[in-house]
Amino acid sequence: MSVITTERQGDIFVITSNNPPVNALGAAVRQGLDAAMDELAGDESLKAAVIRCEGRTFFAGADITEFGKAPVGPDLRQVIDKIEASDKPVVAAIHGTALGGGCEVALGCHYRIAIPSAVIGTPEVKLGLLPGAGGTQRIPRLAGVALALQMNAIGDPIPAAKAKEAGLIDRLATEGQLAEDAIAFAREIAYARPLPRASEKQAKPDPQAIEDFKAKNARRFKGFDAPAANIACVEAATRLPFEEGMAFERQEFMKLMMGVQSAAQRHIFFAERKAAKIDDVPEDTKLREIRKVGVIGAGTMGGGISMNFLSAGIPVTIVEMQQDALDRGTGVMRKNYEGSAAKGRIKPEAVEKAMGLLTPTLSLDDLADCDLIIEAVYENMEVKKELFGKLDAIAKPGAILASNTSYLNIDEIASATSRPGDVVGMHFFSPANVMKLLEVVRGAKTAKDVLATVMAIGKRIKKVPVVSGVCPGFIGNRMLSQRQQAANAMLMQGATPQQIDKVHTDFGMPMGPFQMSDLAGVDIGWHRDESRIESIRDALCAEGRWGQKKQAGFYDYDENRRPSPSPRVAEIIEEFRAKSGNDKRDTSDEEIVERTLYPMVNEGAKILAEGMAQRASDIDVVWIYGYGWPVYRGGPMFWANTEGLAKIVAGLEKHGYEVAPLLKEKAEKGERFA
Ligand code: 3H9
Repeated sequence: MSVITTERQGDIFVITSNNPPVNALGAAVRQGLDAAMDELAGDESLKAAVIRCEGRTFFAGADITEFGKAPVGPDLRQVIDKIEASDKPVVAAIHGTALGGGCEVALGCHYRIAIPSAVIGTPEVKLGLLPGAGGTQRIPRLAGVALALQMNAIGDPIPAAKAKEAGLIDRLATEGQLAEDAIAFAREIAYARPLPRASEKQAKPDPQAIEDFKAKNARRFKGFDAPAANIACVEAATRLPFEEGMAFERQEFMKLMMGVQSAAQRHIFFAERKAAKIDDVPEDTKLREIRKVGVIGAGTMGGGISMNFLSAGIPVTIVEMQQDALDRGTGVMRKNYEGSAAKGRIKPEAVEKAMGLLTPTLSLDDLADCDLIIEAVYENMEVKKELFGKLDAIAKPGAILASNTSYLNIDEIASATSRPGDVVGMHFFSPANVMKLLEVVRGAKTAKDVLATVMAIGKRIKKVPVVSGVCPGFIGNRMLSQRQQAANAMLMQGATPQQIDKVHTDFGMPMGPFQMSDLAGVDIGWHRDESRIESIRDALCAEGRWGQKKQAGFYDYDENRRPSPSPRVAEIIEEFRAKSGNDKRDTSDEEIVERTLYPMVNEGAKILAEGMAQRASDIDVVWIYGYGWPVYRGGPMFWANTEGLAKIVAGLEKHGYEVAPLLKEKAEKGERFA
């Protein structure tokens, strides 16, 4: 069956797209729309048309899988031009998500009707692009510069009601009755003339709005190419006639499309979705039902983990050993929710709604009715094994038993139970209520339906789940430790923490290795013996320089947690360097990249070869969502491709690293990580 079908409802021509899953505007859809517009024009008996979609959404955009391939006509802009040029009115009937090219098709129509649950937007900027089929020119003409900037350069969609207020939608339809309402609307306006065309309107210049917008979002846009191009196009819409504005939009679109940033961002779009799939777990695996979750430990991690479920409307029982720790933990959760409400991120009533789903308790026995139990206690194998032994006796049959460990062996933890198939790792990243990554650690005996369920629940609590095999540090921390070791070693040749950190923040990371240590706590994993000073870290810890929480770590901090280089740390580093017998020498920024980032790629290749990650793109997703690797560089493995694998191998060899066989092989064959 054709993806575009047409039918006549009296004198109204109803054009329907049926291109699952999201009605992307691929070649067949464009051809079908183009042909339908010809039919509308050629048939005297037809007075108006409705464009609508079957399935879960109105067109969700251009078909991203076509990008980078040879173009197949007609071009989306030509189709939209033809719709707008029609001398019979065309109504877009919108449900679901009218995004990108889908939004642009709607704006090319003369009228738009949407159900209240629909959203409309131009998220191209999130793919390193801009709306390339008139979105930057029509939105400012219909809704003004301020909203156009917001929609195009930030990329978040807006609800139908707001779109109506702004002039992007003409009418709201009744939920469940869109087709009927759209046809009735088309009948109503069938003879209205002149036809409203967005391209014929004027966009009012608003230089102040543009300046304010740039200033407000400078930090957010740092490093990205696409936001500035989006802004320039919106500005052009206020200055140039429509045709010239369209030409400018095209030119800027093509520049972005050919660039490495958009390739990286599109890679991550698909990588994120691919990560949800587990090669040997069928998509139709029957899931276990998760109605109630138990969390053990009300510290920073346990509290953050619990908030994810509460926010998704899933009741949580949280267990602590002492009443004061329990009160403190739940108090912090409440404070976090209240903070979000004060900032307008959640509705005020959401605070009580979430906290009302929380049952604090001091008894593990209260977890007996939980479908999923997540342990977030002290990182100690004996402690965890004892706990899992107890859970084995308490949890109901079929309950999933998860550990939030960041490096311990899940198989050994599972061996403390009589049901290792029900045991899995769920490694959240701090702050657990904010960071999107969820490493799902698959034990040797973890059942497939347990994995499938945990992946699904991960998505439900708005995380990006990625599967990792059992190895120390799993995917993320295993690579991180390579970076940290190299950074520490460079201190011993005279590089400073601030120099090393700056190379990382210039690269686009939110912070460098030493800033990260200070944030996480320099004392994490420290032996706590002040007389045993074997490393710079030991020396810092012995002096109470535990990081931001003590206002002193690798940096000194003022009361607002603003860092400054520490003369004392410089002394400590110098003492260790002198003792080590290393000569002091200059370290170039290039060397810092080669010695901190290349070893991460090397470790990534080992992780891949060992099957600890399913695919290179999963590693990229881990680093984007767990550690803030800049999305415009596509994650470490994608970045390695752009850097050139042969160059990476040469750099590793230069600095005395043993190169992973997989990396070496790919470099020699001129291949890339897929
Ligand atoms: C654009 O429009 C450029 C124009 O301005 C200019 C042209 C000249 N193409 O996310 P889901 C696939 S750029 C191809 O899991 P959800 C997706 O990969 C585009 N495929 O579902 C997945 O495949 P699989 C601007 C697409 O319900 C499946 O659909 N538009 C596209 O959580 C389901 O997706 C956007 O950036 C696409 N455009 O969310 C919108 N979109 O099942 C991008 C999705 O094999 N899309 N797929 O893994 C989205 O934001 C979400 O998919 C959406 C649904 C909200 C629509």
